[in-house]
Amino acid sequence: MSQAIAKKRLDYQAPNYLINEVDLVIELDPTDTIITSTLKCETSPHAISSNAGVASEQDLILDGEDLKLISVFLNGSAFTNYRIEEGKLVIPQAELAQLTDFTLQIKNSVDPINNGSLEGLYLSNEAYCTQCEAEGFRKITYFLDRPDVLSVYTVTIIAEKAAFPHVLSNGNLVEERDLADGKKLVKWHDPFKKPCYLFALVAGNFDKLSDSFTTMSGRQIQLELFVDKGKASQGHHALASLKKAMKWDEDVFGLEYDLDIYMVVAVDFFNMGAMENKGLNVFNSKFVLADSNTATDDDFFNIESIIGHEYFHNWTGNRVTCRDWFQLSLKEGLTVFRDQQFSADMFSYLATRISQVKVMREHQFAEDAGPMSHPIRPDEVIEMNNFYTVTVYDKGAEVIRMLHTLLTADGFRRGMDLYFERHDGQAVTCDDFVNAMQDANEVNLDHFKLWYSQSGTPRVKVESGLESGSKELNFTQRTNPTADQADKRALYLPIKVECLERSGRKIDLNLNNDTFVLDKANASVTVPSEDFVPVLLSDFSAPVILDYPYSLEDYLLIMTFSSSDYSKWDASQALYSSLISELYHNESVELSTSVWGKLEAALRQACNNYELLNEMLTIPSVESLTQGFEFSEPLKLSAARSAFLVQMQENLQDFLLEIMANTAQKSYEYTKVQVNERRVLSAVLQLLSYSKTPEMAAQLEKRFNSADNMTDKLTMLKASQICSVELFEKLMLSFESEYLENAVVMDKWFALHATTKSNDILSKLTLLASHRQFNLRNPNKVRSLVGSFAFYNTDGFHAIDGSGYQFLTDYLLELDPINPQIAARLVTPLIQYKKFAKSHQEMMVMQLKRLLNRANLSKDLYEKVSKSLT
Ligand code: 0A1
Ligand code: ZN
Repeated sequence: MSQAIAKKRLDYQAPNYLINEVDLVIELDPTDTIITSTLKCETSPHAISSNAGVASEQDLILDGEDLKLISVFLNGSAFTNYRIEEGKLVIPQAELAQLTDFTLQIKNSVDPINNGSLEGLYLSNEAYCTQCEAEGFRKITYFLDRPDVLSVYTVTIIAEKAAFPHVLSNGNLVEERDLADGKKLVKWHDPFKKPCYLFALVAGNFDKLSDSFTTMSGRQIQLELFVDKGKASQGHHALASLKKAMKWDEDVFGLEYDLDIYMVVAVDFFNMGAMENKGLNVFNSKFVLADSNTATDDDFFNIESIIGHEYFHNWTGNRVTCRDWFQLSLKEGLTVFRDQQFSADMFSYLATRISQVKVMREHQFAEDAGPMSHPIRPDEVIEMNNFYTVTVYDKGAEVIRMLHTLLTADGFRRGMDLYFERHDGQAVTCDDFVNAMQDANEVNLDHFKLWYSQSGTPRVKVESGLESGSKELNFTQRTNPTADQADKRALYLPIKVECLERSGRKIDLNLNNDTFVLDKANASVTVPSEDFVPVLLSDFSAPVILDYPYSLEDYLLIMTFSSSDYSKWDASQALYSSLISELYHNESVELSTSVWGKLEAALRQACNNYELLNEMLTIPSVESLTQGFEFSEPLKLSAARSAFLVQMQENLQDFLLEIMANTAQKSYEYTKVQVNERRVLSAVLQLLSYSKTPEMAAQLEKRFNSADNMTDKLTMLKASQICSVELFEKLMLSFESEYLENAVVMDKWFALHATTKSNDILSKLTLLASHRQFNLRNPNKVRSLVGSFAFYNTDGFHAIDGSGYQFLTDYLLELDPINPQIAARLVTPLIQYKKFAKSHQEMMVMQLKRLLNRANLSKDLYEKVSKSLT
């Protein structure tokens, strides 16, 4: 791989040239779109000052990829003295030596219809669309494609009038007129300086939903949502969510929207969830389209959260952006934290927090333990697309959350205010953010900053010891070496602590906000009691693994008496994990009946709180259980989990049937009360399905046929997947015929098939890949079928003969030349082979070697695969 050169964070240099204004004229054509880019450039003051008043010593090197250059003009005259080097356009420094300001005009063409990478400009489903983050703008035209070059954009688009009624770009519409030959010209101007990654263009024939929002200072903002023809009725939830987000950001952070129009476009072909382009968000249609018949409660929740996320980026990302891509968590960690706070306020704190903690434990801890481990601010990157990770996003958000905990909501707000006061309109670093928090609160956050540079998951071991008459809780932290860093230091950890007497009474520990700060390798807290149970890390107050020798009795006590619902849930998960672990180590064990009785009693306490009950009835996934083992046998673990569920169903059957009888079907509404009822019912039906009885199958079939909403239908499909193969196949056929034309719903169908336990799963998958709704060029389809299989079908993917690994690898080899970004995301389960037993490791390594041997492997896959094999 000749081009696989790592870039290093510490090599950052400010740009030698600035581009203050960009004027783009884009003549759309499927195979030959012509872009004329006029750039008003300036030799950077930085370059002048760093060279003692002399203009830059360096050539102007404009990034470019897959472009056909047509012509270059410098200050109005044709210019030929350029070079093309590795795709980049180089204007020699000698040509610019006398100029402080100059205008460069570049004409080039691109081929949108054959652009399967979905980066740059692409044409899919008859609509043109762009994706420029991180480095996609260079696939549209030659540019200084880096986030610290900020420019004002004017964009003129020429398109066929009949085929493209809607032609959009950032900012405000300034001109629209007809041209000859059935074409039209549309011109947009964005008055805010922005980095090129926030540029967007969309042209298509959509249905449009309009609304408006009046800001806190009384300005009227026009809101427009564009969806595929015929889908307007599925856009209302997204639009309502947008208005909630706009209001929330004003209320909580005092942040008001700045342009006069805010547009959101939903497209079917998109690599990620959505993109925050200035004034013109582009969304994966699965995070926009929703009605009760096609979307689940979870979909409704996710749409609100992602609409919020992209909206919040307008301040945390767009108005203040990243100096370089190593600082990605500056905008992503912060914006994820903001969207989580928004979801907690709109929907529920508990559900939002639990789902986030599951992401951390199932995915982020695994990433940190694997070959791609990196700090939330990475130090070395080969392909930037590989760093849109659970570490940068989700651990990044946990780091921001710890600041929020340590500084309190008021202190955090003071820090945010100072951050915007100092940096509005700039491209800055993570240090700049923490410095604003520090200065606004007059605290020293030097030690806290280690969270930005140290990778790995700290383990906090807690022991209780008797010390001169009273008891102590001794805390010790340790972070094991990771693939990227050998030496680790003690971090600054806020740990929530509660202590319960055996009677359940809370012991006063005299801790500020119930939080103990562990800022060295070890320290202790005195507990004025002889016999107590500590409730540790409530609310997941720090992203660490906690280790305390709890007994089953301790877990049950916490589940019953903790003052925190979060901790009750956490104890239930730990209890289930330890029972499953017992079965893993001894397959034939019958768990003691006394456990079940006590568990039932603890669960009954939660019966007046369906939100908590549904979380406590959810058993940890195999992925999350895997994290608790070294060299796990995936098939054995999956079997142990199933065995546990069978026993739980047998022992708690009456209790579960009672709950089932108490939850009546209601006509669908997306309200918190109804969502919690449906979730409890779903958990109960799935548990009862382990009975595999014909009565249960009949019950599921009846409920499937009478369901008036997608949430219940999916519950019945998932339960029947457990209960009866015949029923599952039958219901899936009926589901398919009902939703065949709905791409977003069919993704759910593909995913369900892909996660089925079946001996001939691979031939099933092969057949599904030829289904008329399947398309290798569509990331949603690939994720649903191949992604669900590799990430969530333990028995199929980890099949004893290695066939699952081979299947994934075959797919990746086919996908990589088309869409390397998606291929690299899907390789994740394979590169994390070190956590599995040796026999699995060997088969996984064999497939990784196959990938590495492929000529022309993308940078994306190369980076991950090569790291995994060292
Ligand atoms: N910034 C977007 C996510 C995003 C990142 C990269 C993309 O293409 C490579 C697309 C979207 C967000 O955080 O929502
Ligand atoms: Zn984001």
